[in-house]
Amino acid sequence: MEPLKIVITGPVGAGKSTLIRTLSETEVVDTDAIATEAIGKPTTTVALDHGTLRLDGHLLHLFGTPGQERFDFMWEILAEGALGILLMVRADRPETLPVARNILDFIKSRAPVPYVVGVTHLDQPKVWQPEEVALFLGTPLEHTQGLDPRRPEEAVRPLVRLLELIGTNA
Ligand SMILES: Nc1nc2c(ncn2[C@@H]2O[C@H](COP(=O)(O)OP(=O)(O)O)[C@@H](O)[C@H]2O)c(=O)[nH]1
Ligand SMILES: [Mg+2]
Repeated sequence: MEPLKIVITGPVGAGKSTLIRTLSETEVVDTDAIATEAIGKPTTTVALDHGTLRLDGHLLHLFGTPGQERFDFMWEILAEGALGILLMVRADRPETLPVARNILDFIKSRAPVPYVVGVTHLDQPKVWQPEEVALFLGTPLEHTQGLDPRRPEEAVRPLVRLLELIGTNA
């Protein structure tokens, strides 16, 4: 099986590491360290998360990026050779959407490949709906999906969609 490199990106706390841990069939490599910014959790990804998943006859290598902008040099490294991007955003933290848009623009400028937007934390009070997130980011609604990355059957959905988009592009 030809491995496909997929980048999982988005602001801190969006659920990137959770999604990779939920789905990976191999032991997850993570590089969480004590967070130096007040980001609402004690540790955060500083370099990358890595996991693998077989899906529809493909072997996906999932590379999670750091969310903090001071690690943006890692976005460039991780975007190299990527075939698809999953941008994750939190529905309950609309103030992080400008960061999400910056990350998406940055990675798209390096790796102009198909992407899907995954909207998490929809179970929280006072959330933006996926439609509103899509409007803000200027992305097509059919490329935007709500998911709870803690649930395997939901976590896999944006990757299925991404594979469809990659397929039609290949
Ligand atoms: N309630 C709720 N919690 C979530 C959801 N997605 C992720 N989380 C939690 O949010 C926290 C941050 O997730 P994490 O994967 O570390 O985010 P990352 O910074 O993008 O890697 C973790 O405690 C997750 O369990 C969701 O859809 N709903
Ligand atoms: Mg993380």
